[in-house]
Amino acid sequence: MSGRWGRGVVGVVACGMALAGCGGGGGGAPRADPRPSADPRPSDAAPLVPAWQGGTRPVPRGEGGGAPGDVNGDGYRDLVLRIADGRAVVLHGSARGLDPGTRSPVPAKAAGATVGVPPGAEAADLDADGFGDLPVVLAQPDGRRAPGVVWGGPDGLGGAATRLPGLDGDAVDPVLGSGDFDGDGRADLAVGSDTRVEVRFGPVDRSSGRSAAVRPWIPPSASTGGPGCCMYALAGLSSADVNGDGADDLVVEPGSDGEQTASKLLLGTRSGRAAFPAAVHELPTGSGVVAGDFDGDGTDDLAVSDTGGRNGEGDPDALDTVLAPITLVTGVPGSTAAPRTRRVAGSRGLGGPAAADLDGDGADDLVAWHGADRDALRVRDLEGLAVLPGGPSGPDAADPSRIDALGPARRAGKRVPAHERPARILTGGDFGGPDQLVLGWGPGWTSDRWWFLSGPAATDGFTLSADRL
Ligand SMILES: [Ca+2]
Ligand SMILES: [Ca+2]
Ligand SMILES: [Ca+2]
Ligand SMILES: [Ca+2]
Repeated sequence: MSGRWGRGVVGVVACGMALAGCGGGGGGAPRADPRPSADPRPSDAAPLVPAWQGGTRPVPRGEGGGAPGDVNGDGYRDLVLRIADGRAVVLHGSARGLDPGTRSPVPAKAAGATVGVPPGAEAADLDADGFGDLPVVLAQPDGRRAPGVVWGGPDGLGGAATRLPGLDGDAVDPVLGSGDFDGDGRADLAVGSDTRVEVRFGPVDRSSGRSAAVRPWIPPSASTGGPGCCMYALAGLSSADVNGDGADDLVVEPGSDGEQTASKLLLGTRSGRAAFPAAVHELPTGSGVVAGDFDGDGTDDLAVSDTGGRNGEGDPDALDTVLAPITLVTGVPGSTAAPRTRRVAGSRGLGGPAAADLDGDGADDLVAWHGADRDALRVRDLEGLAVLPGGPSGPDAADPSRIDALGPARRAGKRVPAHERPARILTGGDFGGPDQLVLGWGPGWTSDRWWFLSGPAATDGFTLSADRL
């Protein structure tokens, strides 16, 4: 409800990166309360043509409201859905929420390069023309990879794109994020490599790709050459205004070789761009970091969870570890002081969350994985998803409701193991109607079927499947 820049799931890729020990675990409470969720009720807007060929209805022409995530400027946040083979499509929001019949493909080629859409990508109005623009990775014919932008407009994302100045180390994909880090009402871009983060203050010039001003930040491990330096690319950049001062704060999630990591929180400031960051704080350890207003006080909070990733190299027993409880992080209003942290009671064994106000009470609810065994964390224990309702004291793990969203029992003639069937959490939030939760399932780390769920126990909504596309 309060997230001015939406609330993508920050940390889920960390699980994908972890070659061993990836998955949820624990979670006795959901098992004790096996309320099944009904099949989502189908929408009357089922897609009739492949997602990447566009929708069944024209994209509504917007007038340019500049709302976060809104590429066609009609005032409704839109969802960027990654499909497979590098393809992606924009599913447009509406007064009823995400509309599967109204969508536009993200161009596969632009600015002489192949367009890559990062996980969790969300549009932001980077040139301040009122239409959201999509930060992307542009793979050059010579193999170099540069940050870029595909520009939004009244009809959605067009083919126009601009290559942005690169960072050092252009062999790996730059990590991208956005927010309003100086609180001037205009979107800013965050670009990172493994050794450097830059906040590029908007607007971005469409022809040159240059920003109005740039503030670099060097991760401590990179400046000292210390542990963790320079071996693993940055895992993610996201934003939320956790101290409610009107300037978004930047969450920098370090890469790892499978372990859980502690992200850095760079506080934004309205005291001038040169003063960014106003302060830097370390968040609790946990590779799942998601923003939402879980206590309903009108200010963004962060939920930090253990995504289950472990580096089990040479020590398989290391994978049988306890999944840490979820920590709620709340900023000190109007202050640059370190945020407060509080363990969410009863959340041991729950991990990998997303946020959406499914029951519409003004406090975001937390959606997490749960497993069959609350003490040991093993991939094979992963069972499914649960909703922890938000409230004045934050997410409540005492009585979570389960979401039964499972992939197929068989695929390509082979049985799919039970622990590989639960859907993955992609994102959640406000797309114009009741808040929605977006789940995906597919081989590897892309999805070919999706759930778009709403309602207190996530029982309403629709599904999309690539099988029928
Ligand atoms: Ca829109
Ligand atoms: Ca724009
Ligand atoms: Ca702030
Ligand atoms: Ca809050």
